[in-house]
Amino acid sequence: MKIVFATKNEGKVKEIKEMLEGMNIELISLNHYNHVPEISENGKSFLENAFKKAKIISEFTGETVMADDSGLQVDILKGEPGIYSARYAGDKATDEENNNKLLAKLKDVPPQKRSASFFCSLVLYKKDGSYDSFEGRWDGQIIDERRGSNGFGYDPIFFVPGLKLTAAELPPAIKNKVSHRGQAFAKLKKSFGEKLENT
Ligand code: ITT
Repeated sequence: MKIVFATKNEGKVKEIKEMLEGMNIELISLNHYNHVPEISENGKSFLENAFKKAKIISEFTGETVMADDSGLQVDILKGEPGIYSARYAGDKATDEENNNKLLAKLKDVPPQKRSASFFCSLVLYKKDGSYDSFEGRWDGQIIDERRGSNGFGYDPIFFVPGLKLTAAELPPAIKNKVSHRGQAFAKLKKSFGEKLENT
């Protein structure tokens, strides 16, 4: 089965390919298409943005499309950067710049008040216009020192107390099991399995 994954973020593509291994799905990212329509992620929630990406790309490609919108919410910053996670330090900001901005905002905040969570909304939009959505959440805390070189985005400063490692220190297979995206994908996989069983 062919599914287009509506992202240009290669970090996400890598993770999702690993998660879908063994599922007989050919996953194609937007980097394989030319003249992809610009999508402004101006929804009020992760779900709204994921749905918008999936619908527009399904209409553009004529294929079944999967899209996720994800981000980090820091409790003491009232949920910032949230849906603005990818462009927190500006429209073309790098991961490094986004991390710097977040750490600057948390400069005087002690470790016990730095709780944060990653969220992921995942939408599977089918050719007939019907869709399913799945959610995942991953709790941790933000630390000043960058640790690890796996993953992408805020991973080097996202510390997971239960594992005593940052997301960037986790082997990819572990991150994919426990992360917000991993949890949303596990739900999608389960629903896929159930639907196949019922056909
Ligand atoms: P697409 O819209 O093309 O998928 P994007 O990077 O803009 O790519 P999002 O709009 O979903 O993706 O923004 C997600 C941002 O949230 C991402 O750029 C990271 O900064 C952060 N983020 C999401 N998941 C993450 C993860 O697993 N590890 C670290 N940072 C993550």
